[in-house]
Amino acid sequence: MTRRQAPRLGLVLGDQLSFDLDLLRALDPARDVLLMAEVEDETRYVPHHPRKIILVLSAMRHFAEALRARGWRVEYVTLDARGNSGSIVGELKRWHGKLKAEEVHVTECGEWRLEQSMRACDLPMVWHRDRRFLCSREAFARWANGRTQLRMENFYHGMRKRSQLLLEPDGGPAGGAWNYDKDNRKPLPRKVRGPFTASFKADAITTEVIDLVRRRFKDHYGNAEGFDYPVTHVEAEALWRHFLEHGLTAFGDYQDAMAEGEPYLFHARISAALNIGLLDVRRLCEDVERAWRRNEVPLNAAEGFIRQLIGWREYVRGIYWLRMPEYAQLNALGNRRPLPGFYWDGQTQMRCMAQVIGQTLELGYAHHIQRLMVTGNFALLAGIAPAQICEWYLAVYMDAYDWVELPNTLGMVMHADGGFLGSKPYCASGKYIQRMSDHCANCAYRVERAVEEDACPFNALYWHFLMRHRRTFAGNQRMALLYGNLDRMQPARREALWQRGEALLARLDAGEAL
Ligand code: FAD
Ligand code: DLZ
Ligand code: SF4
Repeated sequence: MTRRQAPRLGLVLGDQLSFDLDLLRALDPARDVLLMAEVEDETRYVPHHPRKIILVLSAMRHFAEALRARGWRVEYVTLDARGNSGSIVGELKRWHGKLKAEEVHVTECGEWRLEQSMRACDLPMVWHRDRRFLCSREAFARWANGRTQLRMENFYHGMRKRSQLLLEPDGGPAGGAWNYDKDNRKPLPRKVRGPFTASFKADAITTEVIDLVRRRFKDHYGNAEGFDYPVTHVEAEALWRHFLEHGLTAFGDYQDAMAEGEPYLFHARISAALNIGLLDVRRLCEDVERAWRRNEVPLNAAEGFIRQLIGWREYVRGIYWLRMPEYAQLNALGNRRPLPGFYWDGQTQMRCMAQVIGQTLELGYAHHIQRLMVTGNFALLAGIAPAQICEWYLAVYMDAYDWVELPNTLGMVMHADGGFLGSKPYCASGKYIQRMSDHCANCAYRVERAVEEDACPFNALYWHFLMRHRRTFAGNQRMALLYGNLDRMQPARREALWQRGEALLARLDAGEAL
């Protein structure tokens, strides 16, 4: 009689819900067992938005069913299950022991935190690369090696060539330029509105998860009502098709625009689904290229979209794995101010901030310019401690994972890495928000004023930021124009701006909402 071979155990994490995982190829449904576990540690390491927890747990439950339908044995541990150890490593150890598994197969994690704990655990681990990204950690490290500057644009050109996306037959960029961003900065004309958004009805599994999240995560910020996001591959595909048909054409033109009552505008709203494996980045890019080649969408939209995916998204992941763990500790501008309480409830007279924070708590979503130039810009100008603002971004967005949130917040927004990711901070006065949105018209503050009691706080804080960091930016050629403007001011004006900035910061220090 032949003895049954011991099974191998394969872990599928909540952000690895893809049928293309290498470990699914390496393992055998006839012999091996897959483990999926809802655990307290992952649901609580920051106070995740309830919508994010609903998405991840519901999508995990649906994916387990889909794997079973393909013949896999899946051990699925629910959050309330008896014996649940509360951590991924705890569950790996428990199930390794229970099944007497020969090996434990896992995929590279998204977050350094979890990967460290898994690498430190004493089990017979077999690690697989996460092939959902086009650029491996090793390939990024090779690209970075020996370069004095790691600019996204250079990385992106290489990615276009490697992936053969949007190239002319001679290998040059489609249309003659690599980047059409100059066409992508239009404010929204008064009469233009974004397309209606695709929405998905909660089925029995999602409804059960919504109840669970309502019960167990009452202490988390954000709204669970009206959850309408895709939780399966089929639904995610429908969301994507909806964007291709209704959103992509104008994506480029109005990529930077903001408008009241328009949380999504012409954005795809796919990041949360993409980051957990419900969509595949190669497929998305191929669809966009095809739409452009068929003349269905303009080049500035297609190029702009593909740049976000194979440029920014892959680049920030590369930076994260290149620089962690010390990257998370950086604070080049020496910021120490605690995060103001209004980030958690939206109670501020600043209309732009109230709108973006309100929408964020409601939907777990804000588009890039809202994150960068409103809530991010304010945190930069106000000198908020990077760790605190990073935790906020990690907590409040449905798509938030350390590998993508941290470089965007700590590097791009806070300039806390000293310019490693961006050569110049994205600091701006109220004028930028006025140009790109309709918020200022409805604001208690006056955007054209800078030093008076009712003046837009962004204005004085902007000049205060430049004045207090003058020494840091003295040698930065890209900041020279801004300092030229400051130097041309009358000394009395500079002093008044400084005093108004000081007064605003003192109000924040006193715990007042602006
Ligand atoms: P679209 O505007 O339609 O763009 C399409 C896709 O491009 C996005 O789905 C996303 O996958 C990718 N993309 C665009 N910009 C970036 C970028 N800067 N970095 C990485 N990918 C990008 N994105 C996350 O997925 N998770 C985060 O936790 C996250 N945190 C952020 C924090 C800050 C401070 C900032 C400024 C940006 C952050 N972003 C994050 C990037 C970006 O804001 C979101 O990816 C985007 O808003 C998601 O909405 P969308 O799917 O409608 O994107
Ligand atoms: C985000 C998340 C949440 C809320 N819950 C779980 C969970 O219960 N089980 C799980 O396997 N994954 C979860 N995730 C995703 C993980 O946090 C993610 O895999 C890590 O952050 C590593 O990228
Ligand atoms: Fe925001 Fe200032 Fe405009 Fe008010 S006036 S909405 S605070 S930029």
